[in-house]
Amino acid sequence: MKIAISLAALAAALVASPVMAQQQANTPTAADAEAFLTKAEQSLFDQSIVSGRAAWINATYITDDTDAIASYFGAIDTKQRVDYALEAAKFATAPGLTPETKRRLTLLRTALTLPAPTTPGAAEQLNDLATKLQSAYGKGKGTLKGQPINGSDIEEQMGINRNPEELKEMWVSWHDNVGAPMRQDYAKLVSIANAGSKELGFADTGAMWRSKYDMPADDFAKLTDKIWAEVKPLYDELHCYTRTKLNEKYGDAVQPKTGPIRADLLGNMWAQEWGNIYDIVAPAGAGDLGYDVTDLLKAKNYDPVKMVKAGEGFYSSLGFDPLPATFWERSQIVKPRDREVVCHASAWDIDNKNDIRIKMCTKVNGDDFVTIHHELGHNYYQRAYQVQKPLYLDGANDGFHEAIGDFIALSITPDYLVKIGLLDAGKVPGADKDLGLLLRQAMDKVAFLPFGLLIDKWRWGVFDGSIPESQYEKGWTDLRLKYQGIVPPVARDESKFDAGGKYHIPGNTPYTRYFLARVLQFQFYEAACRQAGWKGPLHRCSFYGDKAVGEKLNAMLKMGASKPWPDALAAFTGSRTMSGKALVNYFAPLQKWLVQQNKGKSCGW
Ligand code: X8Z
Ligand code: ZN
Repeated sequence: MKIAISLAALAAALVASPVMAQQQANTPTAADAEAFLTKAEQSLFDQSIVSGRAAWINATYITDDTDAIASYFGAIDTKQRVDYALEAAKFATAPGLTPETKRRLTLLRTALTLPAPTTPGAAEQLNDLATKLQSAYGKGKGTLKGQPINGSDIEEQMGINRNPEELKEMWVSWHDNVGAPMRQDYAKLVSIANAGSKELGFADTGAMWRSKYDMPADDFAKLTDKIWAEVKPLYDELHCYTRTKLNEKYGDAVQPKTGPIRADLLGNMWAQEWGNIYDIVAPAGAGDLGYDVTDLLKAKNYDPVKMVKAGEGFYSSLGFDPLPATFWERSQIVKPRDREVVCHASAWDIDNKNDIRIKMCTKVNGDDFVTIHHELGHNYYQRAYQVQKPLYLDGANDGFHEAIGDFIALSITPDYLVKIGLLDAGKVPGADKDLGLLLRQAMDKVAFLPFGLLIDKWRWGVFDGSIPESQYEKGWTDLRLKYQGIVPPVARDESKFDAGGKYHIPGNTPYTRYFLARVLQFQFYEAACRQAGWKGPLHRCSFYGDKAVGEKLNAMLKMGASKPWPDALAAFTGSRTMSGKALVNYFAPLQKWLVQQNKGKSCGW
């Protein structure tokens, strides 16, 4: 036996020896990996500047030509990133890699959102599809009273219109006109991206997306479910209470007392945030807050630029440098009247240095006031981490990136509005309005949670095949019912594609980031208010003007993606876990009150 083994081993060694010697010569060293990373980082950095400019021009002036140009540079970008990702995998096993080098190799391997396979023409086809889908969304129109209405106007109307027939018309026309025609292109895009993900060693594109959180992909999916379980009881109470109020307002024929809520009645095209129907759900007595941010902005003659200046003012009060002059010259703050653009708000960092911009079609209202703070949060994060190596020019994870501006906006309290001259000092709502204030906030923050989770539940299912193309619509509607407890205002079938009516599907932006951000922002806020020494009810805390909070925040921001996210979280909050507890804590008095209001009702759907 022994001899047999050693002879076999000897034979194998004899056969293998020339190959092995050669392998040894080819085995990459840690120094090779370093050299490769430096080269790859620099060329990706350079390439991203030109493709970023092309993408900017396309998003702010949609034509066939800008589509072609954006797609052309996008394809170059994709191919280069795929090549580097494949190469990075070869260095992963080099002996003696430092944790830092390993981290950069992993970042390079997982950086793409939509990888293409190396098959000739695949990257071009993928980018053509992605550009076409995003531009179709940008140009999308619905109807109101039979007249065409563009995306940003219909979004606004869904917030203020209270006529159920008109709400239904807008909802149906938007989803029919914008979503449905995308269906086949989307399916093609999914199959190309999946082929690309497989070449990179992932089971599918969803698995690749889940692998970006400094933990095994399966553990990440479990973490999101765990967070959902923490916040779901609060959502269930809010759903139950809101349904009762909608039933009182519209009657059984429009909104029955039991079962799911009709999706178009919630003040938002996607039923993702419900704050716009606060007037319908406001509790007797505590309900009239005495002010409404939209009204205040209008009363004080704010225009979109002045709203952005106010946002900048908050960050300046924390000690951040003012925005550069180019921000004001190059941003798109209002919708250009004579051309098609992608109105969905975004923040850009064109040169990875100081060329930061936002792109919005700002309306003078409370929603966009929050969105401005949100987008600026991206810009200040980008500027803080510009000191890092190119592969670290990113958030600690994508949820952090989405949480910064929202966390700042949680500080838009009545007292803060007085400080910046929007609210008269005598109009600050007293403690008897605390429940109203919390409910107003919950309608946006809590209502969003299941939506934030289900978008990628759908996409993960689409990518792994558990939601086949033949069931795109059913898969979507089922998840909307299961998690949000909502139904479309009319029956849908597989000729539709309602997922395509939400920007991030044609825009191919992963969405779990917003779910994470929704809980993270409360973790950040709780920590900042603790740092500021705040003693009152949490929701009344504003850390406006607190330079010490600003300094600590900057310390986290400037880490970028250089360290695993728990390190970044610990740097600001002291905690190493993402959790829904801070959010639940913030809303605890409201949850108690909702439970009382819902007594005797049969909640759920
Ligand atoms: O897409 C966004 C931002 C751009 S990063 C405006 N948000 C999500 C959405 O609108 O669906 C912010 C909240 C959720
Ligand atoms: Zn964002």
